Order: sequence, then structure tokens, then C-alpha cells
Amino acid sequence: MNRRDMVKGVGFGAAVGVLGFLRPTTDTAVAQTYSKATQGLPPLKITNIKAILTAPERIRLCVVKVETSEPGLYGLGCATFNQRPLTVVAAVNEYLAPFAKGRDVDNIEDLWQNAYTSSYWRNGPVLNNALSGLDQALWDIKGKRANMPVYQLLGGKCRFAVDCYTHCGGNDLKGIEESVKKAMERGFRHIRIQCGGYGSPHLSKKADYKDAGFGAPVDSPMAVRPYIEATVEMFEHVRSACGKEVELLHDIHERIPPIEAINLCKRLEPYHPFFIEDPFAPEDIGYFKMLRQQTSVPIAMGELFNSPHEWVGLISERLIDFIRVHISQVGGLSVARKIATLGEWFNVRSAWHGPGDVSPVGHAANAHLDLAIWNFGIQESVSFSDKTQEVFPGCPTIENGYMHIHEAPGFGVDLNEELAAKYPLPANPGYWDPVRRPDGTAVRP
Ligand code: GCO
Ligand code: MG
Repeated sequence: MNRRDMVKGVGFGAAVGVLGFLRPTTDTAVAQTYSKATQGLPPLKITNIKAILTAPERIRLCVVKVETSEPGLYGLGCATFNQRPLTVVAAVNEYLAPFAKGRDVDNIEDLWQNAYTSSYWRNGPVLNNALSGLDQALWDIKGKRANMPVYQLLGGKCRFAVDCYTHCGGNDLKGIEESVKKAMERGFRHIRIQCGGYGSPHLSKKADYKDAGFGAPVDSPMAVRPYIEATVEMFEHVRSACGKEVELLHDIHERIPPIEAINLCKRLEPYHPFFIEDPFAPEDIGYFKMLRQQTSVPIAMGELFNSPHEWVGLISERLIDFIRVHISQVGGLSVARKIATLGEWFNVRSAWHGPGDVSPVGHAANAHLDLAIWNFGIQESVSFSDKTQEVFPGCPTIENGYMHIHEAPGFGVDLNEELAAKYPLPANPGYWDPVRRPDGTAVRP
């Protein structure tokens, strides 16, 4: 009989007592009950950590598996960095694994803090993703040990399910209108609208740099004005064609000069966007004060953040309304829940990054946190293909615009390693191809 069976045996009431939610008795008595229940069993140790890559949708997903000294007890955590997956694998297998092996599974925060500084230099995308894989896996294990979904360890539910937004778009107004109406029929109340790709490159006719033989053929052109005008037109059209109720979101994806982003936000005010995302690149967060002075359009920011220096000021000065970090890019669930707590005091709501380059484990971690925090705003969502659901049994599901987690101990998502191996990473390593202004100037992606 292993620890989890004991916990199940002690029964839910006692388990809750053991974990100190309901304190029918004094701490020592609780500790005694717990130690009597697990008498003679060695403390639970990390025995192995490995990074697993898979790409059922040709997106480079990375999941970390943490194995323990209790047979069959393991945890999964998302470490997906689609543009640099192999570097994360090296950070996990070559550095975090030898560092964490033999350490106590229970002490998530202590292990996080020490792993975080074990590289001396920190707060970067590669090491944060590796850290996130370990961190989330430890939360998954703690949920399995407590025989509870992770949201219960985070304080239980603040809502019955996770309200989501979906992506809609098209290269022309008719196409965009149709895709929005389809999403509304599927029950979505929040819909992100984009005219073509980020920055509407399909509207950029002139690529003078190409004629001048500058750059490489793969580099794609993007002009500022056609994008801005198309975006204003799109909001006007969708608002009149789809009504006042539907919540409309848009991602500027930091593709235009900051002052133009400020002007665009002001021109979109009449269409009451739910939020406008990434008006500026992280390098330009100094512009937020000016933006706030000129418009009250709700602003979302953060998917590119890796460091507290990027989010603490924006949240504590109420310069944004939604914090959109990519949970694995900030170092995991332990960090994201602290960001959520900081946000609560300044009424900045969550809108965690949740596109295709987050694994189903990462989506589940997003959703468990979304369920448990008061200042939940909205969750970006994707639907998982049959292939992805086979590789990741227990994927969250979407119904009527709500994400539902698989109610099971831990995150409720598993990984079939054999099937995962059937989907190796695509040959292209994953970097973003350059985007250029007509004169060839590089555009932040
Ligand atoms: C979003 C994002 C993504 C990113 C992608 C980068 O809001 O969902 O902007 O589309 O561009 O995750 O790899
Ligand atoms: Mg975005």
C-alpha cells in the first residue's frame, strides 16, 4: 500500500484535516495522525526528471515528467517554448535533473527558489520554462498525493468553469464577420478579431526592400497604415454586423510604432473593445503612462514577460487591466499565482496566454489557477485535436465558451509517451521569420 492509498484510506475528511483545511484538532495531533498514517515510509524523493518533446499539431510542445520514489507516482509540467524547444530540454535534462534528483517532492517553494538561483543568472525564457516544467509537475504530484485537483490546493473554486475567448479572423470583412458569427453560435461571448495575420501583412503590397535585394526571400513585409485602417474598419464592421453584446478583443502584437498604437487604441474606443493586447513591445513599456493618459480602452499585456521587473510596475501602477503572462515563461504555477495575488490588490485581472504553443498540461494549469483566483478576467483557449487528446488524455474541454478541466487528482492531464514519440518536432527549428517595413527595417514580431 502506498502513501496515496493511505490518504484515500484515511478518507477525504481526514485528508482535508491532514492538509490543515479543517482543523478539528491541534497541529501536533494532525501531524501525529499524518505521520502515523505514513509511518515507516521514507520521505518522498524526486528520482528522475526528463523533458519530453512532441508535436501532434506540428507545434513544438515540451512537457517535463518528474518521477518519485513512490512507484507510479509522477507529475507533469508544461515547459513549452515553441521557438527554442531544444534549449529547454538541455536546461531540464543537463541541469535541473541532477540538481533536483533526491530532493523532497513536497517542498515546492523551497525547490523553486533554489532551482531559480542555481544558475546565478535568471529570469530568462529558457531557464524559466525548464523551471516551470519542474514546478507544475510538483503541483501535479501534490494534487495526486492529496487526492485532489490542484485548484482545491489553491483554495477551491471561485466559479463553475473558465470563461474563454477564441480566435476569429479573415482576410476581408465578410470572412471575419462569418467567423465571428460561427464562434457566437458555438457559445463564445468573447472573441478575438484579427484581419489576416498579426499586422495584416496580406495588405502590405509594397516590399521595396525585396526589389532592392535586401533581406531574404522568406522575410515578410508589413506596412503600418494599411494595418491600422483595416483594424478600425474591422471593428466598425463587426460591431454593426454582430451587435453590441459580443465582447471583442484584438492583438496589436506590438507590430506598430508605440505612438501609432496609442492612436489606434483611441480610434477603437467607440467600439468598446473588451481589451486591446500588446500595444507595445516589452522594450517600450515606458509608453503605458502616455497611453493611460489618453484612453480608457482596457489593455492586456504580458505574454512576452519573463521577469518581475516587467509586470510589478505595470500592475502596481494600474497601467494595464489584464495580465497575460505565459505561465511557463515566468517560471511556472508558483509564480503565476503570486502574479494573480499581486493583481488582486490593484484589480488587474488575469488573461493567461493560452494559444496553440502551450501544451494541454499548461492549459490545465492555466485553468486550475483561473478557477481558484478571485481576479480572473478571461482565458485564451484553443480546441485540442483528436491526435492531441490521444497523446494527452484528460485535456481540458471547451463547451459553450467555457473551459472545463478534467476533475481528477492533480491537473487531471496525462501523457502517453509512446504516442508522443510518434509526433517528432518538425524539421524547421521554430524561430520567427523576419518581418520588415517596406524599406527593410526589422519589425518586432
Ligand atoms: C497570442 C499570441 C500568440 C503568439 C505565439 C508565439 O495572443 O495568442 O500573441 O499568437 O504570437 O504564441 O509563439
Ligand atoms: Mg498575443
